[in-house]
Amino acid sequence: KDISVLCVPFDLGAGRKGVRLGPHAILQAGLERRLRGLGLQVEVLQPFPVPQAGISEPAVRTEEALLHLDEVAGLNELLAQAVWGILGRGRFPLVLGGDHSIAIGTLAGIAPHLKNPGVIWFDAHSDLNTPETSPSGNIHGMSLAAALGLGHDRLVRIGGITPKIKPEHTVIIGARSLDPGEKERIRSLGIRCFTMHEIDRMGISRVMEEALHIAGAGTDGIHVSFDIDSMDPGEAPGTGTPVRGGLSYREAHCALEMLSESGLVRSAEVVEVNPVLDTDNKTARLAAELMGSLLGQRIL
Ligand code: DIR
Ligand code: MN
Ligand code: MN
Ligand code: MN
Repeated sequence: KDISVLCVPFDLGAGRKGVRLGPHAILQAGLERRLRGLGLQVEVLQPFPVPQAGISEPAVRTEEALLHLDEVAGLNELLAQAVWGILGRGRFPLVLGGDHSIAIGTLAGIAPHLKNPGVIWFDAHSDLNTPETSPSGNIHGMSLAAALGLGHDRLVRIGGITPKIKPEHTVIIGARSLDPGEKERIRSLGIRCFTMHEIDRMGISRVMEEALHIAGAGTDGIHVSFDIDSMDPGEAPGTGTPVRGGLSYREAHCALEMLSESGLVRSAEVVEVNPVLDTDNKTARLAAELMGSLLGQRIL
């Protein structure tokens, strides 16, 4: 498997800034060397021009309740093309965020190649808000909804294919902070959401067996979208919206090792690593380790 690491230093989809430094921190943690050590051929692509807000520019919530809509939409159009190009060259895109709004662009780049992709979304949240239900106006809380075809027209249309994914092949893992509108949407769409409660009760391996079936059976492959805030804040303090009671270190590795063993994963992203809030680059180092497990690293 040949890997293309794509850096997306973008944070205008999130409320707290600093996630734009995530890709650099993850590379600094030795991601490239780790993947080469697994026998993978790796290229690290230069970040394309990423829109940034002016240093003193306040985020203005529009009447549609979306912060930095122009920048988020523009970035994701470019990202969709980049991911599309990587898959077109027969390679595996590994996208380093950036905030989770970039999943819209990643999935938009995947959709033309995998007609029917499955998605496994690791997150403390569900990112299923729309402008009507969002409490914050932050687009990183709307990206899964947009990929499913729900929300602001500008976001839904990115890449020209909508919806990019189907609810029946979408799985959320690690949820423990859901807004009222998101809970309703999970029920109405019939999305399988393995909350932390279910992980506690079932154990991560049974959760992953079910998740692999939902996202993998009858699809053309799986995209893994890993929000680092799915992890317990004790393991991943460097993130903008930490929530207590998340995935343990071993639960996360086990989940990603099982995904790797399945042979079904076609693309991945790791997002919301914020070095400004981190200590000793701990969260970035964790992100690099987790991507190692996803791409074939084994204990024995
Ligand atoms: C919240 C927080 N549900 C929102 N979402 C976050 O603003 O929509 N997503 N932090 O990662
Ligand atoms: Mn997220
Ligand atoms: Mn999250
Ligand atoms: Mn199907």
